[in-house]
Amino acid sequence: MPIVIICQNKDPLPWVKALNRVAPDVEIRLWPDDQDRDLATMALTWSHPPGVLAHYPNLRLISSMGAGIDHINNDSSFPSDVPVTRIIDPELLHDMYDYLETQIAGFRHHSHYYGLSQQTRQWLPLNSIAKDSVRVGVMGLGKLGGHVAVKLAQAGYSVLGWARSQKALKGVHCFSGQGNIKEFLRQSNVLINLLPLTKSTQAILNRQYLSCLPQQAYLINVGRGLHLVERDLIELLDEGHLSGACLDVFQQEPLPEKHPFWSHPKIKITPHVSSLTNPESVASQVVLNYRRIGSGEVFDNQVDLQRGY
Ligand code: NDP
Ligand code: OXD
Repeated sequence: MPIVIICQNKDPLPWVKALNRVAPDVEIRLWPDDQDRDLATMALTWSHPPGVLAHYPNLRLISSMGAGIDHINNDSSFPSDVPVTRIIDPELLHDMYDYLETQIAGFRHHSHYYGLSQQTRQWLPLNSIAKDSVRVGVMGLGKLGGHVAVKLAQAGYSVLGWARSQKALKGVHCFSGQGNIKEFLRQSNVLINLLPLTKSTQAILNRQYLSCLPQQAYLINVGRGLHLVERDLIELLDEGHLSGACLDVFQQEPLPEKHPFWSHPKIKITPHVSSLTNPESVASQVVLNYRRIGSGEVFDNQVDLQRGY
């Protein structure tokens, strides 16, 4: 029974190669050129066009090609009785940490500002922001957020974290629940968003909450574009409440050419690359779950669709 790969904005060929290497006996098909869709029992998806999963009547498992599953859960036509799994992989954790630590160091040393002054050939030195005055707030303390928060604390930053349930993480001052979000934000001057996109987290990076951050705070959004109310961010940057933002994820990806974020002097953009799944590293976990179909064994990394993550 074939596995079908259904993806947009991602090259499927490295996935085919990695899956063929670990499971040469399994047929891998590529949407949209695949035939006999009733034969596929597993779909591996990223940013699939809504509605397409419903064309596969015999799916027994849907796997995200990344850590997030919002693209699956937000497709109202997806067969919701089919289990959904996601990717959890140490490489994702390491890459995310490296990316975020680099952005925080860039914030401390004004790297974005120097990039702009280089363009106008201006020699404008500024004092760097002392490491001990940076208080990093991490929203979402799951696989990625929990790892990043603990490692940033080990690296000498003051770290705060916020999640739905209370955590005890070494070196991290943890907050939980809606009732404590404002206090968490008031104490964070660099805010990292690593929440999953769900009904309760959509638009959470809005004026009401971002204004709780101290003056000159910096935002790093690596969660999802729909967490952020774009107009609120631009206003808070223009008013000077926030000093800048590094954005890796967007409501529409690729970010449209005419989008105001491209030319905003306080916004740094990366094209959804803070931690990309390496197919070679995760092919075996995908195949392991594929082989469990029909065995009665529990799938690894299955998500709770009611909770949304
Ligand atoms: P997890 O599911 O492991 O963790 C999610 C965390 O968010 C948990 O700590 C959870 O709290 C918390 N959370 C969920 N809902 C709420 C809420 N309503 N209020 C407060 N806290 C909440 O996810 P991961 O760490 O693996 O990934 C997080 C997200 O990062 C992904 O969903 C994806 O969107 C994004 N991502 C982005 C990448 C990129 O390249 N830009 C790469 C990989 C992931 P609790 O622990 O209490 O349940
Ligand atoms: C993911 C992502 O969820 O790349 O893995 O955003």
